[in-house]
Amino acid sequence: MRILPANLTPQYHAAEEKYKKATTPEEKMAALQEMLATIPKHKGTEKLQATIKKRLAQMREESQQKKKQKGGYNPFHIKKEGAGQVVLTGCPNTGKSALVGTLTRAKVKVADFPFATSLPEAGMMRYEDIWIQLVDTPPFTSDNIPAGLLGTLRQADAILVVIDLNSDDCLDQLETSLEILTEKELIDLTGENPLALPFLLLGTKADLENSTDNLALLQELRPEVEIIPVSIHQDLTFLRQKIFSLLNIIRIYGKAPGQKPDLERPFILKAGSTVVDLAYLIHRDLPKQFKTAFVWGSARFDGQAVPRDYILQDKDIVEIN
Ligand SMILES: Nc1nc2c(ncn2[C@@H]2O[C@H](COP(=O)(O)OP(=O)(O)O)[C@@H](O)[C@H]2O)c(=O)[nH]1
Ligand SMILES: [Mg+2]
Repeated sequence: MRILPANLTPQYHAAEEKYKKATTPEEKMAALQEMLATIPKHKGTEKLQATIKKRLAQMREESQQKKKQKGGYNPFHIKKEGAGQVVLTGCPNTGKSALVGTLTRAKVKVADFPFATSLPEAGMMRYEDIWIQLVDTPPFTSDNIPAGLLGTLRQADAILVVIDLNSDDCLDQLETSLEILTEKELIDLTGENPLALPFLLLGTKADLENSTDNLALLQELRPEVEIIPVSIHQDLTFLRQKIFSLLNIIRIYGKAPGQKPDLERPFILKAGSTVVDLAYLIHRDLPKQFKTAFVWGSARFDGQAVPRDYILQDKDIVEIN
């Protein structure tokens, strides 16, 4: 549960919502500014204020650098594609590349020696009727984080933290990963940091001998984090599902009046989005123009007329007039 500092206002919460829904760095920076402007200034919010200021400064710095290198190429900046960007990260040899290679068709380098991956590499994972982008990255260790990796992680929509369940080092990998990612404010186990990213902790090589005992041991030592055992040699359908859920997105199918819905290419929105959010995604001017929307799926009956602030659900079909 999230422990809230006292007296956060509805305006502040709205700004935080905007941050979570933001998809571009510009939108994120605007939301951070709004969070700073609306957060009540007192002792109870000092830590949160500092966190927001720090993130805003980092993002400004990154956007400055991007402008400077205009035309230049930053291999740690992975252009977002598909319904969401999920970055895998962890210690060397834990099976990050193998997972990306198995879930996508990306040609990643899988090797039985550490540090085989030196730059991020993206691939697209199919989930039902959409594509989700997975990004393989070079590893960190307790005393080295590759330059640029934090930038890749910060712009992700979600993170998969990967440890090797078959390794004697698995506890060390778990502690190192949680420590680095928490310290860099990328993940948060306490629920206090609204800027932290959603993440899953994956324990790979579950097909190998030591994995079962190691998993039991880790869960006993760290009951507050759920470790999901996975193996590239076993069915990963449930993992695709979990990654989709992690992104907290919904698929909405558009329908023109008097026509069949377009079931081929859903619009992707954050969970909790309304009919107005959808209208804005279709066309910037549409929210001003449309009068009625009809919903098939989550509404009480098919084709029901709904208000503008109606909250859409995954797989709804929507007609906007
Ligand atoms: N048995 C087994 N081996 C795996 C699995 N995942 C990765 N490996 C092996 O572990 C080694 C390291 O994998 P790699 O993906 O290169 O690790 P990375 O450094 O984290 O990218 C390779 O030899 C892989 O074949 C798994 O689920 N089961
Ligand atoms: Mg690798």
